[in-house]
Amino acid sequence: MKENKESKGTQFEEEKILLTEDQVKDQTEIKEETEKDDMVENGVHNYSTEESYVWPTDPAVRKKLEWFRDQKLGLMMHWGAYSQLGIVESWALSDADACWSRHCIDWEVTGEEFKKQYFDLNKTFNPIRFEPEKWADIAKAAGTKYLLFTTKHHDGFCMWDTKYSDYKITAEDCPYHTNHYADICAHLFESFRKRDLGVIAYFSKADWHVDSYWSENYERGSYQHRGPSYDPKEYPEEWERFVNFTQNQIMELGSRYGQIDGMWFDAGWVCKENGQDIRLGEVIERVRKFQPGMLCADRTIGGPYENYVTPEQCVPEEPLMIPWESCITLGTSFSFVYEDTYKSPREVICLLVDIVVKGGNLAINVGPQPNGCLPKGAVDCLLGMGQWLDVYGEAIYGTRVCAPYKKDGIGFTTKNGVVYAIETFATETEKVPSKVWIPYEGKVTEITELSGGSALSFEAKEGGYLVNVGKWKEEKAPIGRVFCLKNA
Ligand code: FHN
Repeated sequence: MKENKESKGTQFEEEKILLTEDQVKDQTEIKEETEKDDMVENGVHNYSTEESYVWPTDPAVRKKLEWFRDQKLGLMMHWGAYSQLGIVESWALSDADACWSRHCIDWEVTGEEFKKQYFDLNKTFNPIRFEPEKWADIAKAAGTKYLLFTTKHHDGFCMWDTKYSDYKITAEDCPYHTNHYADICAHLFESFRKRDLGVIAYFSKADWHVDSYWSENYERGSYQHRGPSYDPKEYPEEWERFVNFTQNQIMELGSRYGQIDGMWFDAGWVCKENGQDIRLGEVIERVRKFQPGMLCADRTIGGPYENYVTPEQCVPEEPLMIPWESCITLGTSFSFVYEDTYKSPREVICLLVDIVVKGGNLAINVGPQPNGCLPKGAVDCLLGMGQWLDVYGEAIYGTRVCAPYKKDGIGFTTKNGVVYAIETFATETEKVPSKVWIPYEGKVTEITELSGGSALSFEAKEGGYLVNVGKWKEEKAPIGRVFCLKNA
């Protein structure tokens, strides 16, 4: 390993990824072949534009969509055999993505040796501390309203008792298969539903373990990129085998795991445009016979099966007038990282407010530990978020956007005829004004502070209202304050 002074860490030496001349040639070919995959850059999806959005016509889906837009805050969880190593989920398996995805591999290994080590992680995954009820209690206390859980990531490891693959948590070669909670999805989904929390199943359309997607028996040999090892046009029967496998797994999750409020499909490069058509609409309509109105987020694809768009690790600059949800990590990675650093409750609430005033949801992601516990730093943040939301959640949940959305540092939402003006403080040392300028131009006859207290005096001025809040008496600035504007 060469010491890389600039990054003060050890860089995975590219030359250690033993690429043969053919594989280097392949890499070039693949680059051309996957040019169409520009919807995913270094493993991060971009998101569909408002123009490509298609409002669902099924009344049950529209109703569920309004439910979704009311929830505002979800708990995304990336959990799988990869959590044992504390490395990036799946991506380091793709040779064509090695340049950016293998820096987390900090031990001497070749690409081929690493891929075998990774795929063998199922043989040691044994999260005996997993307690789904405890996770659901924490999610509830955090103010999150639904779960978005990785049932299967790109690596193909299934966190439910699927009939269609032996690469699963309940297989005999996985030590956890004897545990009471072995069918992780079944127990986790039930624990969340019992607390009136929604359940949305993350599912990777790509599966890098199943031989109908990745196999060494094609020209490319063992060198793999995110797409199939073969051209589906040249091997249509093989592709059909993969389509059946995938549709069967989606049906399993949709028909055998209780109420599922949505399915969230990752791996946007698996799409008709890339010649990788799994005919998702076909199977979603079959699932909806069991799950009336179930939402479908076929990321980056647009059209009738992308019922909401999914910015990742970012927040749109402007409000979006279509359903959307930003998925953002609480730590530095979607999957568990040893000694990770986590955002503070203040950072996440400010993020949530910025998203909600623009009409979106936040799916905050936590990567559970390989032993089945949630990282303490993440739990502390989640519980801190819940404390603020216990007081101010009325201005968040069930609201919709309200012009001017966000102006002069004040965010606006509205619900049941009340306008909420949300003032947030990015740091605890920020000055807390005794008079607050609220740039809202609608008619207002009464202003109160949501955390309690009598009506506040205010002056109507050009373009808004100056509210006499009084001197802030605490040492630290609050995370945020909410003023209720009423026109009685
Ligand atoms: O490739 C995945 C990535 O590993 C992670 O699961 C994120 C989370 O939204 N989705 C894809 C990248 O956009």
